[in-house]
Amino acid sequence: MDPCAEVERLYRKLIGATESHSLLKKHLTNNIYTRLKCLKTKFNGTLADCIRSGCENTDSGVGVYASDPDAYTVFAPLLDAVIKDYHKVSELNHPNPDFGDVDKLDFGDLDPEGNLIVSTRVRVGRSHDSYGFPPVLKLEDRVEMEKKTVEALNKLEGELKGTYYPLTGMTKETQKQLTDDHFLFNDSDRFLRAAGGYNDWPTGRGIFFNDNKTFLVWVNEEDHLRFISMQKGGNLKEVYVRLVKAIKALESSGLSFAKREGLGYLTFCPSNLGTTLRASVHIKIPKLSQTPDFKAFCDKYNIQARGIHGEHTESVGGVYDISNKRRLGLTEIQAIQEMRRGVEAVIAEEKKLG
Ligand code: ADP
Ligand code: CIR
Repeated sequence: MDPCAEVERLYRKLIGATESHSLLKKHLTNNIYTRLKCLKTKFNGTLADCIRSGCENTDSGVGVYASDPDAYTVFAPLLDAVIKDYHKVSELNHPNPDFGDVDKLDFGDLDPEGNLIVSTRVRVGRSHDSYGFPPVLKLEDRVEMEKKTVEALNKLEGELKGTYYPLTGMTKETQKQLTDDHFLFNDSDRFLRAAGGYNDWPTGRGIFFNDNKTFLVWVNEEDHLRFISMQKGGNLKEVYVRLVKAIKALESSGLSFAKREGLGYLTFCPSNLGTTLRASVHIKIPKLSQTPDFKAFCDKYNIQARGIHGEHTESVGGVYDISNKRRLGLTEIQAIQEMRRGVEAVIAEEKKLG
């Protein structure tokens, strides 16, 4: 089959989508398309692999996924433009990791009265540096990655010590309960599905967690790895300190993660690059969320509102997921502070409206 046939079909679909506002639509100019359409990465990734989701789902916000770490080099004319636009930076010079001095954090509980914040969660993504991303992965790759990951996870100690539960063999009831309780992922995101994110589902996927489910690791969901720290209430300090401890432990456990000068840690979606950090609260904001200026308010503080069952879901009962939007071009501690300032502003505004 002609290797360029699929990409041409996809591109024509995008051109026809005059209502699309995705970053893919904005940045895949005819000139860039012509330059990139027949290139391949070291992992055999193609332009079609990178744009399939955004062309099949023209209502995407971003619309692009990297086929593999090398796509960030081969398809840089498209990906760099998308990255700069999403993270609001003019240059790609992401700083070295900096988690701040965790013994001297100037924040604790963002909602000491416990009225508005239901729970707090901070996650980062990591990719094994020798594997591609979902569009180019084979079933055996996923199984191998799962094995390596579990070996490293089994070395964790203290409050991070836990158990790995593969999705294969997990009952539907357990999966549903863990998902409803906001711990587990599922295969219901059509954007990720179109990008190949659910190929060979559920093989190679699973979840690791400690006894009280405050530290969790997702294996082979969107990214090879997601490290998650979460708990009820608004204590951002406790959640963040636990996550930093986990990142440090896993980085010295024999795993090697994909990183690139100027881009930080590499992830499947360009919206997650850099720190890969998303710090969120589930917060009751029935008043602010109903104001016509809610979106503008969030934009002003570089925060994003999602529904409470994850991206592309709806709010329930006025509770929203509020998180930092930018992950690249700032350090981990700066991303946390950006979220903290945003959440404090949201709380102040909700109280003002009450
Ligand atoms: P991510 O990009 O961080 O993986 P998603 O938007 O897909 O995030 O959400 C993943 C899961 O995490 C969902 O089940 C969501 O409800 C849950 N979640 C996100 N933030 C919080 C929070 N602050 N408290 C509890 N659960 C959360
Ligand atoms: C989209 O383009 O809408 C989906 N592929 C999701 C992109 C990730 N979203 C985000 O805001 N971090």
